[in-house]
Amino acid sequence: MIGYAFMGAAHSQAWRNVHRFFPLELTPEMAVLVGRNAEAVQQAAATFGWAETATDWRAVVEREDVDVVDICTPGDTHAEIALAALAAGKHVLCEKPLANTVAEAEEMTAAAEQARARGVRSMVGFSYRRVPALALMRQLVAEGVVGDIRHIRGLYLQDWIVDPEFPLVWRLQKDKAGSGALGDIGAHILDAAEFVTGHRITGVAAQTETFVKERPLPGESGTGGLSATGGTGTGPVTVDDAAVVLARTDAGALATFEATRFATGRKNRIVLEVNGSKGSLAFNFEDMNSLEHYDLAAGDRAGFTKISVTEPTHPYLEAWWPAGHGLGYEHTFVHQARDFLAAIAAEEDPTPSFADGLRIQRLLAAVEESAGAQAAWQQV
Ligand code: SOE
Repeated sequence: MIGYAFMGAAHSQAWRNVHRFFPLELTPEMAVLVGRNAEAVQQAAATFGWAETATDWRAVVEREDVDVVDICTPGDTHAEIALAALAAGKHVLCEKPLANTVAEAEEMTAAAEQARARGVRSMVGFSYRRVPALALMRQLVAEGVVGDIRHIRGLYLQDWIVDPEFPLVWRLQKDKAGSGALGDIGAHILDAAEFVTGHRITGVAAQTETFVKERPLPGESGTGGLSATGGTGTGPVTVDDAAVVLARTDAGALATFEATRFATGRKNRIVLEVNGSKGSLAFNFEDMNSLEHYDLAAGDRAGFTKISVTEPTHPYLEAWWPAGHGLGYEHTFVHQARDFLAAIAAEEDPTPSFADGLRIQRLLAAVEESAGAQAAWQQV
């Protein structure tokens, strides 16, 4: 695994626990943790339980005893690491968004296609697909529970950079992150919307904004996750702070999306609601073990009812606790590791594929294009 900050921690606990809860043909061995700072990476490896550490990812992805490469670094390094790992015949799990540009994502997808012919698997880490309630929402939509979907409404709201003194961490730098709220969290809600509905977004009009244009440069410590301390001087914020998107889908739905890091008080609110000809389904990550359903056929008894998504018959939940005990954010990464390992063992292609990641990358580019042209319609 390359990278050991927020996502590195989330993935580490997944690799550690996945085979202890899910029956798997393949048992992961946490072989090597890679990072640029030797001392810091050693400390992280000791905390998370990796056997070895290294500072040169190129040497590690070539190693005979490495079968899987997990990329948890900022977006500017995804392409070169993934290309090298795929060329070396390693299965690749890559954090989202797949890349920083469409061109990189295209190259990665082409390499993944070629590697696939040699039995090498690849997957992009849209982890929220593995929230049981969202996976159940997809099943219910596919069963026709809401009928023809007319509206898709997606929000991904955070507030961790509302303070203008919050430093210019890598997520606020275009050369490192590709884009801001759009690619970091907007990508998740766009992917979740397509995953749940089965619709494909065919066109967008969008506006983006950078509310705080200059920030203190980050100090030396604490810049990996969503907290940081400032050093000396300031620098320009080169990504969006927020994006709002209008969209149409190939199955005739109208959709709206909002991704922002300035929704004061909203820490990680992810809302996905669909309204169809027979009813509605609504998900909110702040209440992630449930799903709301409105059934039009219930007539004058109709109302939003809450499905408790904690039954062993619900997606992924057979492996966890008795009904009613609930899961958290970290379990989504365990489910992701489970699906990836199961696909490798079955010699099948895991999803979301790099091609799926590329489609989202094209959507992100279309949003930026539209925003740059004052919300002009962009066919995708
Ligand atoms: C930061 O906005 C972040 O950590 C994202 O990068 C993750 O993908 C999301 O799961 C939580 O928020």
